[in-house]
Amino acid sequence: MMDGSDRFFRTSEPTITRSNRSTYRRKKSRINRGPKDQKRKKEKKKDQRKMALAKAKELVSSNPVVVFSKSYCPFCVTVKQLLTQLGATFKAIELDNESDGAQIQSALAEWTGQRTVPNVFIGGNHIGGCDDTKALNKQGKLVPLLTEAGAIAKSSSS
Ligand SMILES: N[C@@H](CCC(=O)N[C@@H](CS)C(=O)NCC(=O)O)C(=O)O
Repeated sequence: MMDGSDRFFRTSEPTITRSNRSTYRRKKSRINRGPKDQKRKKEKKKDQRKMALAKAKELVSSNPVVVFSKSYCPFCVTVKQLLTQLGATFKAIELDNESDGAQIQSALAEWTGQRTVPNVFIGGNHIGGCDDTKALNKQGKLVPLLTEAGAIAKSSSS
């Protein structure tokens, strides 16, 4: 006879219905985050950053000028406008539009010590951000660097 005491004992695994399935999955994934899982995730992140660093280095070595940028960043807009005004060709990588943009940004921070964008490279050398690029221009050093790198055509008179 049912006296109500059996209400507190579960005789089998709870039934997973359509309504509680996603909650169950979420809980299960949280439970699985043991030390092994965390180590695997850390290694995956490290691998992704390694790949991103290789990609950034390849871009820098195969283009006269590279601007790692974000499409909405006003400092990036300024640098790109300055380069355009000087008649320089450059490759802009809009990190916010790249699937591995965050990894590239972290890799650049590791490589150059600079985490902010724009992150400018000329002739394979790290230049810096917007302020650094503008300062070089003010000192009259930017155009020679761009010319030497092949981003501005050498004038025939010189
Ligand atoms: N003084 C820096 C300013 C650059 C800066 O603050 N950039 C912002 C974007 S507008 C940035 O990188 N923020 C961090 C981020 O987007 O991760 C320069 O001259 O380049």
